[in-house]
Amino acid sequence: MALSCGIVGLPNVGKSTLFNAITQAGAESANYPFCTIDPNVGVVEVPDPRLDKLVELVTPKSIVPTAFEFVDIAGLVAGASKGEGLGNKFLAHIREVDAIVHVVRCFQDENITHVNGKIDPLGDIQTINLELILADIDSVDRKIERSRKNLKGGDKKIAQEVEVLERVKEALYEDKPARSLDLSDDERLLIRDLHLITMKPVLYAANVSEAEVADTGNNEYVQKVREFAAAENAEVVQISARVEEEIAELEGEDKAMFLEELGLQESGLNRLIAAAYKLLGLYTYFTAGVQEVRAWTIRQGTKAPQAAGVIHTDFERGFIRAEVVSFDDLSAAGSMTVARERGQLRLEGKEYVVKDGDVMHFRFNV
Ligand SMILES: Nc1nc2c(ncn2[C@@H]2O[C@H](COP(=O)(O)OP(=O)(O)O)[C@@H](O)[C@H]2O)c(=O)[nH]1
Ligand SMILES: [Mg+2]
Repeated sequence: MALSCGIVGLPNVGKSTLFNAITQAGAESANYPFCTIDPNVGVVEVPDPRLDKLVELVTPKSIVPTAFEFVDIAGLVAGASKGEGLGNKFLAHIREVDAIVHVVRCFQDENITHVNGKIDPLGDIQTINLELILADIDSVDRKIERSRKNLKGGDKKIAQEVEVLERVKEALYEDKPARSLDLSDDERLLIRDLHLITMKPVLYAANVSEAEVADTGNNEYVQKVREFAAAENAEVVQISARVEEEIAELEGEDKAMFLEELGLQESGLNRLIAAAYKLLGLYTYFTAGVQEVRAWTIRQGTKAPQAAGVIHTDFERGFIRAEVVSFDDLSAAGSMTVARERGQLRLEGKEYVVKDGDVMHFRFNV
């Protein structure tokens, strides 16, 4: 199953433009059979210079970067939690994603109407955040009511759950997202089934005009978004969705030249992908054979058998052990043979927690 980011924001802020850029630049879906086939879902490959280095070392027949999904979530307007716009339809989509990219309009363009008549990034953010909070209040209230009925059985776990929900409810009523609460892992687990929207990590994409693609720090709207995000411990990526659409149509040298003209090191899309990957708390490990060099995504803290399971369930079921070398060691050694001679190739068992950049070979038996 692919991890996913939902793109939210008020109407006319540039969500679909950004999403089009994503699908344009999009991945060859044949490589990613686990990804959803849906017009609102775009698969992106995660750029990783380490993959290029491994390709240099191994010269494989094929190269497969790791990927995740972006989902264009339409229909979020003021009053959506009460059925305005697409109303509750968007809620169903947004509950399923792992993280949220919140697009904020920071560009001036008289030809493009702003739903509230003026460019006001903080007002926009608050409008959207309020809808999300209201949607969560609704879920929490209903869950508390249901759980209270079951409380009579004297179930300790339900009592704990209600206690956590009451705390979440209090925060939401103070206009604070559920993620702002300092919940323990156990407490999070108790309410995980609710899929609270405001529990998901958020990244702000400040959509600026074509003239401001390179972040000079001069856009006052972006500055405001940055201040707001800093207080929330959230990241901001400055991007021009229009320009990203143009970049996504280009390849190779044309693309490099266009980026240089714009004064950019890399596309905004790549910066967004990197930021989203980090936001999701993800690690990459590699498999590197002559047939294929490939990057795989895991969550931080994943143990070797579960990491193997990302490749195939048989790998997890029949896991025996893993041969592991860190990317840095392999890269410095220049080949697997030298890394082995240097004693840098380790054998790891079921309890091994996979690190970012591990190059792995699994032994399994089914
Ligand atoms: N000038 C300018 N227009 C943009 C930019 N991004 C989006 N737009 C335009 O704003 C309008 C609404 O964009 P769209 O992506 O459909 O917004 P959505 O409602 O959030 O999906 C379209 O006409 C876009 O071309 C941008 O960076 N600069
Ligand atoms: Mg749209």
